[in-house]
Amino acid sequence: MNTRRHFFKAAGIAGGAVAAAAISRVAMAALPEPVTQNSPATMPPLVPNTGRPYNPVVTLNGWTLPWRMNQGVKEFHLVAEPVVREMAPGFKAHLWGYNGQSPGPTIEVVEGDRVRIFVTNKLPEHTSIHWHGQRLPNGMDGVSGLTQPSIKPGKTFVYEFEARRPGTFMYHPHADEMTQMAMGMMGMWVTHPKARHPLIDDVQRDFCFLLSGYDIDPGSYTPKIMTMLDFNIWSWNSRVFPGIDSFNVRLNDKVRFRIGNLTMTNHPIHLHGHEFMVTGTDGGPTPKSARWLEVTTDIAVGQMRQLEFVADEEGDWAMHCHKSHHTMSAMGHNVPTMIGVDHSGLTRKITRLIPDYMVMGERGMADMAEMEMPLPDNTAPMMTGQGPFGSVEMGGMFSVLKVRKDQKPGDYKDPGWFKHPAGTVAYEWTGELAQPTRHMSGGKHMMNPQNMPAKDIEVQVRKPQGGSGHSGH
Ligand SMILES: [Cu+2]
Repeated sequence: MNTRRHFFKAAGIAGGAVAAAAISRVAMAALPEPVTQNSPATMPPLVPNTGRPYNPVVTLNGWTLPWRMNQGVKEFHLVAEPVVREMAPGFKAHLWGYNGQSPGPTIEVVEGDRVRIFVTNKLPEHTSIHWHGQRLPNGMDGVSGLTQPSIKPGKTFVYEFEARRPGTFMYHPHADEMTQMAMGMMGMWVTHPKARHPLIDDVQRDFCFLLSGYDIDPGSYTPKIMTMLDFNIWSWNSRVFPGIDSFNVRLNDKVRFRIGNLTMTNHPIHLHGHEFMVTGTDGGPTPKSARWLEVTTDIAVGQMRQLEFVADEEGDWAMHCHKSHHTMSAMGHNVPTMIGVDHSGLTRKITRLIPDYMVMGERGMADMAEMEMPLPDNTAPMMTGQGPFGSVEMGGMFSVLKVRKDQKPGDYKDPGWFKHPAGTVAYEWTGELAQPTRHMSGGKHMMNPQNMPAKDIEVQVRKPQGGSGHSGH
């Protein structure tokens, strides 16, 4: 515990943390004191009060690392260390990260800044940091064994280079990568343009986050690092819905999302109610002639996509990965599809032997969200997010863009649920239902079918009766 840590923490909560305090000459000759964050909440933007001005980003459920200016050089201190990350209320993971959190803090600098980063290794094994996407001297690229010796436990290394091009970058270890990235070691880096840039627009809200995947068994705390593809926790900045904060913006704000993917699969990120343009990648700003409107963009492994749009539709708009398994969590994969299977007789028999026996998935998986299913302690919430109309039935990579007329400029606080104007919400039809018209014609075939079965096979479709009856339980 140190007083500086508390100073930054307090400043952060007050709104707009302060970058660096006055420090004596003696202190300047020493390492910058590392700043640690204890909270997984989204911190307000860190408004620069030293160095050149810029429009700061907001890191989703994260924060920006304060720096100190030392004779014109921006100095940061990253500490690689084991951390406990609350991924959602009731679910904590034992990860590795930087300065108290996984992901590590966002580093924000200005194009042309001279940057010096001290990296202290408090992990049980060696590490290094690769500055993904940056132009820099080869020896600063952070590939252990290739461009530098690894940073042994207890040692501190110094990286120094000029932030040469504006854009969104990432940082992660390039030493025992499989383990260290599976454990959550990653962070974002934003280099703001030094002047007006023809391809970089001013925005009112600038959010950034990383896509990260973990394999954590229900009831356990530590990711399984040998997993190659079959991850079960899909997170944004090491948080899972309903633990992910909403994106709160003012009506007609220009909004930017900077999203980096350090999972082991691609994620089609989908925004409701608006169209966006991809205005940049980790290669830099995209030429205007190469931009087009989208509502979903795929972000491949090791890529960053920068999305921009004007938030001109009021409401609570879902934003999520479109792979439906990535909006669930802690899911066993070996569950057979039970939709349409009538368990009623079987269940009665089993219940005589096992009183708590429960059938899953007979009518789909929505039951899971409604049932108060007993889960092991420390399990990621699965499909449990509650909205104003009931369960949202989402977990993992899901959040909400909240667009409000009365959200004040620069105010990031959650405005609560949208109050829909009368007559603008989908409603139940209570009138007569006509019988469906059935088209009995077999249609015309382009080609004559061959090897037809000897007689017609009848497929039975089971349809639920009435509204609420669920006979199986
Ligand atoms: Cu996904």
